[in-house]
Amino acid sequence: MKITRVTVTPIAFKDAPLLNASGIHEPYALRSIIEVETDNGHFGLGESYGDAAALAVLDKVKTQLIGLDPFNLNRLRAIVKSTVAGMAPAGNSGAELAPGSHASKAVSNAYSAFEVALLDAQARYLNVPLVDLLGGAVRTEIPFSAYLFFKYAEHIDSPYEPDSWGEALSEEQIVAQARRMIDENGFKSIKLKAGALDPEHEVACIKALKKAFPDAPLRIDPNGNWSLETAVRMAELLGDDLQYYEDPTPGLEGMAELHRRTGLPLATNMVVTDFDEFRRSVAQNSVQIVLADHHYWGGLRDTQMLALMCDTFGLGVSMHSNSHLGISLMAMSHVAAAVPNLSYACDTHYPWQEADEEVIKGGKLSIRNGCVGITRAPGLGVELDRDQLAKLHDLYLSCGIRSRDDVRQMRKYKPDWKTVKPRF
Ligand code: GKR
Ligand code: MG
Repeated sequence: MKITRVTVTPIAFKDAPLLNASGIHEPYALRSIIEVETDNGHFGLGESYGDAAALAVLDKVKTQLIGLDPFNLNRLRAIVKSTVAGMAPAGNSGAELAPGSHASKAVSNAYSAFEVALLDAQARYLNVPLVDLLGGAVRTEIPFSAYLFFKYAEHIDSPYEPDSWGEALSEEQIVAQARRMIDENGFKSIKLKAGALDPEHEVACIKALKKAFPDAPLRIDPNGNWSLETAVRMAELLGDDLQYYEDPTPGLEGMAELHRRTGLPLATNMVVTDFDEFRRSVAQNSVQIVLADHHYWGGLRDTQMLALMCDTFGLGVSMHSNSHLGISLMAMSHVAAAVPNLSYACDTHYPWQEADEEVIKGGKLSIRNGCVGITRAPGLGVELDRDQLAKLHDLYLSCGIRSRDDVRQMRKYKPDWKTVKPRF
């Protein structure tokens, strides 16, 4: 089997005005949709970052894949490495929470984008679900958690009709957001994105969630925006309300000290983002749970390797997410299905995406009882809706955004907004 055609289509879709440590989401999120076709009529799909820096690498790699056997993933990695080595490194400005633009992740991001599509093509050729190529499913229902955000009712300058979620700044509004997300998807665990408002208020929202959903495991994620002292103070207020404390304070050293001082289980997608940081984290016991993300951890197989390392060193594993569509959701679900030690419900932004902005046939995938189901359909089990792909590509062309920048967006609301880490 040989690859005959590779297409990378940048797309944009509406993103809600969600608040985070950097600032606020822009009105559109960017992604890339990867398609690989083979000489024997098979195809494979992938979804990855859509920032300019990520697209530049994908575009340079794609032409070199013509003629490659989709089973030759080692050759894919070599092509990606040599391509990135020959390119000027991209800057990171404004992209702190958007790993798609981090220069240091260029190889793992691009390798992952194509690896998923090649694995999908392999699996379709073999007529098996992709998870079978990862050793088979240890579970077919993949648990995800409700991912709550503080948010404004609508974007500045009203680029389109406000979303249906409304404002969420108060305790009552956050509880209402959780209730809707749970009613619609059956989530059993709840994560609150924090680091955006006053820390005492964010903790009060966790308390309100605890009261409203006493049985749901809770997490709070300030994205490293709390100083060590603030994180210790909030830990005292939180007591044993949390399942885990996600990236409260910056740096491997800060997290290690926080764990020494509080004993709380700490999770991260910020201080352990590659195997070198993993080694340094283990050496000083910085975190107890690693949130994997195949998009920047170098694909589905390296994510399994990460999970194995977590098992070896006695760490928990869960999964991180950025704004994404269904191809990514299925890739996340297939790898999660093949990780025996997945110890927590995974994150997903998927419920935030609009129903009419999915690129796969049949529209948005269902999350039932908080889970995404893996079937015996070949590959990732999804197909492209070409009209939708064209529609979202047109949106990419017209939206004017080329790289995610939540800081720049927040300056439209607060002109003197700066990147301060930690802010509280
Ligand atoms: O989308 O605002 C966001 C999140 O803050 C995202 O950028 C984070 O990377 O979801 C992520 C997280 O868990 O830290
Ligand atoms: Mg996080």
